[in-house]
Amino acid sequence: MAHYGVAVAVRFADGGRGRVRVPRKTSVLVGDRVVAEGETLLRVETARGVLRRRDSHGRVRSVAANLDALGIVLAPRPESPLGFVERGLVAARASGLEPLIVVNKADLDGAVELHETVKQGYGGTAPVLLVSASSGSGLAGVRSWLEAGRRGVFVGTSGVGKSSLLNALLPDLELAVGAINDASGLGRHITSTATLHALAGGGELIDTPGFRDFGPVEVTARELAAFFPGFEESLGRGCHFRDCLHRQEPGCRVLAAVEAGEISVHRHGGYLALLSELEGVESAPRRK
Ligand SMILES: Nc1nc2c(ncn2[C@@H]2O[C@H](COP(=O)(O)OP(=O)(O)OP(=O)(O)O)[C@@H](O)[C@H]2O)c(=O)[nH]1
Ligand SMILES: [Mg+2]
Ligand SMILES: [Zn+2]
Repeated sequence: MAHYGVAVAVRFADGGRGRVRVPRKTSVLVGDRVVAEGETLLRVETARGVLRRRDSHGRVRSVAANLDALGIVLAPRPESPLGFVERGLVAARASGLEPLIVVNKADLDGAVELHETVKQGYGGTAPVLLVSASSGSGLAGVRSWLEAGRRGVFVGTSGVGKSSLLNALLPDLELAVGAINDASGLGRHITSTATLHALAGGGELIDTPGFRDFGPVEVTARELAAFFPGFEESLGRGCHFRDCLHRQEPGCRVLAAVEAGEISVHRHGGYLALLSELEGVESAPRRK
């Protein structure tokens, strides 16, 4: 349910709760299935649906395990970095997770416009909800995304309201939520540990500490286009070169779509930036 340095909070098969001690640096993640005897951890079982990201130092960070769905949370304030949604969608597709985009703080100015923009841009790839943790509006959409017992995780930059949304979905929950810094307009990193919660109507949702760096891990530069939102149709037409990277190759269908205005220059630019980033990682000396 959560990993606190030297201990993990667990839910037993019979629904009971407990704590199990783990040696420092044990790689156990929220969502993992573990086998324990008394307070001793014996084994961490192999996980599926693991969400990982690369931080700004190039280090791989695991977020959560045994996931079915990835919820990308945004708000009109604080604004998320450019490309955060694209990176989230690439990560979801690469890990086989069902994506959902959640525009929170529907009660604030600019939320309706943000929802419209995101829907225009990414509505073809993932459902886009407009919700408010404050008023509770739109939360039914989040519940139905987790129906049939699915397990989802919320990711987003600090302050967009991930913990607030969990609190609104689970009346008994009292996760700490934090104010936004007036000067910087950024969140204050209130949540420090990812925690898993069961919803009354079925399904589970994991709250995570906010992060901005969302470098893809499960994707190579060559695979990127196949996961990138908005390229589906052009790729279906088939570029001249099979190993086309859609950068400047002749006979490229993606570039033709950019020319024709079917893919925005901005979207293509986002792809090129991510492509260079992945090439940089691949050419860098291996690091753990
Ligand atoms: N107006 C408004 N404010 C909200 C809403 N949801 C959250 N907030 C506020 O946004 C601030 C940040 O909320 P948190 O839930 O702590 O954000 P978080 O995404 O969990 O942040 P980290 O834990 O730091 O990653 C708090 O002051 C909340 O009260 C909403 O729907 N409307
Ligand atoms: Mg939080
Ligand atoms: Zn191409």
